[in-house]
Amino acid sequence: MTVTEDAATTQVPGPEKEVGKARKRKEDARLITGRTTWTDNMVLPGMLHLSVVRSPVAHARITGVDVSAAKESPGVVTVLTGRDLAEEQGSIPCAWPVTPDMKNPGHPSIAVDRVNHVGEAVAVIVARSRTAAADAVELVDVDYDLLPPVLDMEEAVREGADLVHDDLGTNTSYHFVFDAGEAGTGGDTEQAFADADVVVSRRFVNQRLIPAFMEPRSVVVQPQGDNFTMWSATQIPHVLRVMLAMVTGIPEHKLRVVAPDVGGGFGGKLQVNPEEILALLIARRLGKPVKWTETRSESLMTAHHGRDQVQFIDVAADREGNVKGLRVRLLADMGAYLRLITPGVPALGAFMFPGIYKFPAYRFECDGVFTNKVPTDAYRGAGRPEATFAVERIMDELAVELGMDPLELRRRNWIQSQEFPFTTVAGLEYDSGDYDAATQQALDLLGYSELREEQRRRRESNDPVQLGIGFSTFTEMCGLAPSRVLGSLSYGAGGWESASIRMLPTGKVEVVTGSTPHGQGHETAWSQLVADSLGVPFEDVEVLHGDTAVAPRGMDTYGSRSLVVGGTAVIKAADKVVAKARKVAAHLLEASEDDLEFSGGKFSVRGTPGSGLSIQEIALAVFAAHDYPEDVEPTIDADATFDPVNFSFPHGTHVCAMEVDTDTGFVKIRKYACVDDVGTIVNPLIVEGQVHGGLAQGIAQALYEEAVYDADGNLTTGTFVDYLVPSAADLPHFDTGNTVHVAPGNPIGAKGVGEAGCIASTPAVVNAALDAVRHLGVSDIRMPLTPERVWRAIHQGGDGGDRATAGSNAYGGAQTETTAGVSTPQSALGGDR
Ligand code: MCN
Repeated sequence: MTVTEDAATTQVPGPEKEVGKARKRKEDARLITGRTTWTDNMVLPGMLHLSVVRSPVAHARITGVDVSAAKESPGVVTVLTGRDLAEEQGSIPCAWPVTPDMKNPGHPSIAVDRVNHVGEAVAVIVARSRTAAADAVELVDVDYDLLPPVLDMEEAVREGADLVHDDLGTNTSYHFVFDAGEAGTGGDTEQAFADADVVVSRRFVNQRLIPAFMEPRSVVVQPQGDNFTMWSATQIPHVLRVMLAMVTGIPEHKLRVVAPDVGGGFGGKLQVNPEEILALLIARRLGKPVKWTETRSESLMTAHHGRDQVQFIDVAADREGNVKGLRVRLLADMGAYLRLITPGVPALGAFMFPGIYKFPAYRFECDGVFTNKVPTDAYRGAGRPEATFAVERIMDELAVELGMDPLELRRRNWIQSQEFPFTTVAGLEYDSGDYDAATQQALDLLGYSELREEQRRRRESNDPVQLGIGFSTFTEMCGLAPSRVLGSLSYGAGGWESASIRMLPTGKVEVVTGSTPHGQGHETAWSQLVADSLGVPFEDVEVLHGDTAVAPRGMDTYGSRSLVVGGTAVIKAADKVVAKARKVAAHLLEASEDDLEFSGGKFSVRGTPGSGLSIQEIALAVFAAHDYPEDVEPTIDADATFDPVNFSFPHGTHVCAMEVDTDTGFVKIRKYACVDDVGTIVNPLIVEGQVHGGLAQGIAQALYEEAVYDADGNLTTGTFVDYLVPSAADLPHFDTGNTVHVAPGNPIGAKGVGEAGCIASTPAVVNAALDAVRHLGVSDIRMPLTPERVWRAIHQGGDGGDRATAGSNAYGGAQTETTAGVSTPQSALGGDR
């Protein structure tokens, strides 16, 4: 067969793209089988074990700590108290001072003279075995002079309230305000409310949750002279290293932090833990390796919690359903101390309350409030689920007040596809999207018309099992990055990410990334990116991460930032590799660089695609370095750092159909459909997995999970028997889909997906339950929607909470606002705190 030159060029199949392929995750075999190094698997010669003595009371002065019996216990090497470490332990850091006058009490790793929450460390046992350390905990005798615990935020901010930290003189850490009128991004909010036909006001409780990661926290420290290596089940080895150096004074270059494979975090391992500081200080003091691994109940009791806001939200509109203004006032529970980004979580949410709607006026105020509970901090979504919940709930309430279909109200107010990029009233520039398209696809996936019809039939026949349909048409800001923007929000660090690509002589490729996956599948996705960029086989790429000695520059993984920021750094490094390789290829092929084509991993002179040099051959050539251009270094390796100019804004429509048994209060998700737009999808399998995981956690907030404290400040949900993390069997099948609107802010065109399902799903589920029983006079149900709460809301009124607290809110304003004859239902005033 003869092939003409033309035919040959046109018929050569292009390289098959890796991006978009549903590759199974290359890291899963070792993660699922456990054939890897989890921190707690590590055993070092002579290693000592730490066990922490914890306060059984929420608020007290420590009047004495007797460690003599514990010191005598078999296997115990020493016992240290807060006083023993007072000179060196410093204060656990908070990196987000949201206001210049924010009050931040010192936070020693071991309490010195006061305890402020149950579970706070009061002493640490160092022993030769884990069991010896645990046994000795029981022998430490601490005298406490009890103080009244402060547990209720609304009480805590009243005049004359008991104080968590009496030296601060207040329980309010900070008052953060964003006013669109003052910022120049919107009109006068008070005027908008004064002029509105309709005002709807609600008080929502976004309950406290516990990020229940699969692998408990664990840390091992090995001293080598004045150098230290720490292995920790952390999301943030790079940030941790900087913080540990600052807190302990150990020079940063003497400290290596390794996050080996880490079994989940969900924000709960975005932290500098007291036990990490203690392990380092004790290893330094004793010159011996030490290990601490928490028990599951220690984890639930002392790892930071998430959410915990009381939200007062008012929306103003005209009678046609055009929104005119939004006003939000939050009480955000900080817990007893400010941890790494505790104060910033609600402040981040400040920018998301307007959701996808074109509010012309907006004002946000938040008080960060101290209580005698475990500190809160980032938990999947961090501020954005809380905001999305409030706005998606109140849009439904406004629809009810106006007698409008909730989707019709949303459509009337949301940003239209042709209006992107769109600057919101909160000052964010949303990048791209089409809310109509996602919504239509989600309705089709759900089988909306049939379910509405069934809902009508059940209502007419007075069926004890009623059906409801709830929406969440959400967006979120993620790809936490633009360093300048983070700086303007007083965040203590930047948001760039870094990558290096090393071309090995045998043609294999090492990618070093500053992101630190702990379940997100970066090894697979980054391999796909590099395979496309360099034209090398997917299998030839190895991704290295999570060790400050291997990947010295990084900002780590949280805020659904890794693909759009870290993945982009990888692409940029790959582009540099290709550019360097091009120079060598031109030299070796004796051609001009401009005449070279690069396709499928091969440089060839234009018009002669059959011959040329692969990038892997060039890697070998520069390793040998016998023949390379005069003006270049003999390497094609490259580094890149990427700092985007904007966040990315995934969006989507989530629709939940819910059955509510009005006799028992039992709720059951009948169908759940969601269409997410995360821009270009690198790996559809990973994206679907991320959405599923997020949905599980968002649905869990709506239906199952709540961290509950008793009147003395004891966590009564301290085990998985009491704290209801749903299993796969408790969750429905998810019908998922995607629309794709490429993100303009990064060359991949991607938006983050790691938190989307969690942010979107909670209000869809609650709205669905309310839609099922609203005709019975129910207008709110407190999360989680336990059968008891649902039953109470139906049969006893209120929101199903344990007590109804009508009256003034914490800001002294009336709970119920009435404008032009439209009033808010009293049932929204309930709550059990
Ligand atoms: N991805 C993709 N295409 C897109 C977007 C993302 O293929 N358009 C892929 C990425 O390549 C990556 C994964 O999806 O493999 C998640 O990417 P991204 O949205 O960038 O999120 P991060 O990798 O930064 O992960 C952080 C995010 C957060 S904030 C929490 S909390 C969370 C989450 O990821 N915690 C998790 N997902 C988790 N998944 C597991 N298993 N465990 C956790 O602790």
